[in-house]
Amino acid sequence: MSNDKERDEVKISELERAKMSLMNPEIIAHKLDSRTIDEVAKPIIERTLKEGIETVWDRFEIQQPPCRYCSAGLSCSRCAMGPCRIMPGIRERGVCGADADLIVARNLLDTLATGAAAHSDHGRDIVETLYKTAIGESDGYVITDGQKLNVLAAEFGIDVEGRSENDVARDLSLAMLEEYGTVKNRLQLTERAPQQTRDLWGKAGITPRSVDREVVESMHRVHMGVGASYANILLHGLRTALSDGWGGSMFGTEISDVLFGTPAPIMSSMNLGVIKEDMVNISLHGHNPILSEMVVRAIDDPEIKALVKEKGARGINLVGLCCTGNELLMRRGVPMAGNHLNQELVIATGALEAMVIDYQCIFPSLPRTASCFHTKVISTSEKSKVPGAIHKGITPENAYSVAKEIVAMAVDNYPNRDRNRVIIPGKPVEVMAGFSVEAIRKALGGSFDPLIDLIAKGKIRGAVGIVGCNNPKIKHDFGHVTLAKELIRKDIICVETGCAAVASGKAGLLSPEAAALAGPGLSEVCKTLGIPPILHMGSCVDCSRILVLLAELARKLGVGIDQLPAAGAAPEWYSQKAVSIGSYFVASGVYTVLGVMPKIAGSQNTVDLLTSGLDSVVHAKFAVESDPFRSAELIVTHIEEKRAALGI
Ligand code: BF8
Repeated sequence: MSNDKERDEVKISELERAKMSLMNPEIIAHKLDSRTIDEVAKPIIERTLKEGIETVWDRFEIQQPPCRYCSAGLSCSRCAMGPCRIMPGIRERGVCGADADLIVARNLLDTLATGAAAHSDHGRDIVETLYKTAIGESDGYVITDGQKLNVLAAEFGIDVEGRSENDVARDLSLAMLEEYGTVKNRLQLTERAPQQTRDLWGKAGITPRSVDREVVESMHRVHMGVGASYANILLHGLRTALSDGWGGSMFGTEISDVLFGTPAPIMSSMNLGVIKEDMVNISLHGHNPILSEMVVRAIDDPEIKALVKEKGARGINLVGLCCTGNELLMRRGVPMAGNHLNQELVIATGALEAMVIDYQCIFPSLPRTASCFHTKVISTSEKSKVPGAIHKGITPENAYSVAKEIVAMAVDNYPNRDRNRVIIPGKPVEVMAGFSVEAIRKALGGSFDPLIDLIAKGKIRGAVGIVGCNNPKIKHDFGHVTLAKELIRKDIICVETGCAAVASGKAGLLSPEAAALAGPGLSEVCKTLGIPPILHMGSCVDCSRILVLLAELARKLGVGIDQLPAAGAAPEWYSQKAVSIGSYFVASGVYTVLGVMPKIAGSQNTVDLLTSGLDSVVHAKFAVESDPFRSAELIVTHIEEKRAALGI
């Protein structure tokens, strides 16, 4: 009790000190410089500091120093005999007898399975929406890409000849839903991977059997007294991740394309400057395009337009955040306000009428931020209710009408904006997005042969997928932007998703003019094709597009994915989903560099397995490097080794 009191007193004095420091311009300047490289975000961060509006960086500072046992993965609270923590040399085992290796491995599998579940459940929501649309029970949805529907149907062995689109869509969605718990013990879309890669999975016993099964089995395995072999637990992690990448996430991507359209190159803009002073600003935040696509349609509704006029606004300005934003940017060119660490700052412009959220990566504290302004936070998923938010539950059956209601609430809120408190902090940066696998193939003239040719000739040395989040442990966007710049300078083309892509966009790297920053070979290719050196491939579930791209390239070359001059990187990752993505990259044969150390340092055996041992199993491994310049060196060395092995 007295310890708690002392700790609280320390915290209070920390807060007092923090408050006093806010009067010091040098301290503010230092905080701005250490928090972000996003120049347009800085005036808003400055406002939050001066006005005492709490942000993720403030909470991060207050949480320091973190518990060193938890940081190393050495604490366990999964059963009621504990909680336990391992102190090397003092307390070597938890009450159940688990050692450091087992505790670290179980914690990691738990984290990974959480991420895989989040992606795959999102995928299921999309497939269910296609099903409801096919049987005529959805509100406002249509099949937009019938060609892709037919391609997918053929992969699943579904007859398309002489049948209506809806009949095919019904059979396809049922076949995909069945894959979540299938008894056939294989996932259909894993057949997209080259045989050599699938053979490695078979040999290692990590071929994914169904989407839900691997996640449920992960939960089983982390129960006390199931597995005690850290290696066996971690291998199942790879299988679970594969069920996400080649299963749940891939369904999410493919069926989103069927419903909302397969992305093609499109121009738009990014950063907090996309907020408009004289319009109703609505940000769409989260991951699932099911609601946000309906909001895009609802703003053209005549009743809404009349309401906008009545309230005196020039129109409605939709802006994206995180991966819902990426989905809308890729297909509709909706401007992006920012990535993960920008979410509170959008509200703190003072000009946001509504923050509409679905699920994942949404700070639970957003309603607290919104309470400093007139902004309404509106939650829309039954899975993701947030205290302080107004809930408007959306289902496939009511989507359009609820979307319209939400937009009307935002418009009604426009007169409540305090015009004296609005800060529009800068001008947006132009970006080119929309690079689905189909769009890349088309840009290359209909085949991947020219890309392979360019790689073989060395004009392009290789390809790297930079993915993942922001994390206050890393200066906002610095890891992504620095790594991407270093790689393109070395003639390595980058494909990006999620918050990594948004970081590049804000830094001007997603514009065709950024070709000037690339090495001579890549620069020439980009200028000829009119594309940027960094291709935005979508949201985080769209990391599945990167898998498909790699699989296509490997098949063309007649090799496994592991033999390609390719790599992955997650310079600023934070989420459980990112653990799953990194793991399915590695399990698919992609060397992957993490910029943030996972919570595994307490088990040297786990570290060794992930950073070295996996090489003999899946011919790929992880590396951890927080310095993006050194990460680039690691990746360049890896790519050159792969080129040499291929004799190119
Ligand atoms: O799924 S990159 S912070 S927004 S988890 Fe989240 Fe990470 Fe951003 Fe998208 Ni992905």
